[in-house]
Amino acid sequence: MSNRTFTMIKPDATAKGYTGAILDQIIKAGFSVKAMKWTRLTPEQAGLFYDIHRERPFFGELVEFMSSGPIVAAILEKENAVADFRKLIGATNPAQAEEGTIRKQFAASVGENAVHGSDSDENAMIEGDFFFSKLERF
Ligand code: RTP
Ligand code: MG
Repeated sequence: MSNRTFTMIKPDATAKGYTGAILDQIIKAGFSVKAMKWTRLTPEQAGLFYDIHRERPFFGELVEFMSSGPIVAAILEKENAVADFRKLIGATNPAQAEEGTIRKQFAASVGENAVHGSDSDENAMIEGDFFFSKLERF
């Protein structure tokens, strides 16, 4: 089991000024930051990142949303990182997310849900490599 995961603070959350509060909760939950950048995806890049969802009905909306404004991308380290981070952010749909989770507090809808968290160790590696070179990570 790997001790790293990958996250993005999504454009809805950066636009609403939630970046600092979300990072604060991530760090207080015991994750340490191994790489971080403030950037913006083109529609092509957003489509590549979410390539696995290309055939889903929400793909067009997802690409439009994820390229609509700045994001914060980060590699995080903690024991049991992938599962613990998914628990911290809560269900994809904030209406179903548990009290105290990041999506419950900061997300507005299933589409615009404030944060991303990798769903496996393998995807955490792939997604970290998508954003960061060796020089940009500890
Ligand atoms: P993420 O990959 O962003 O961490 O989210 P997740 O694993 O909880 O959910 P996933 O099934 O991987 O979906 C990726 C993102 O697509 C958008 N989505 N919209 N309109 C819809 O029904 C719908 N379903 C998913 C969300 O932004 C979701 O986080
Ligand atoms: Mg996912």
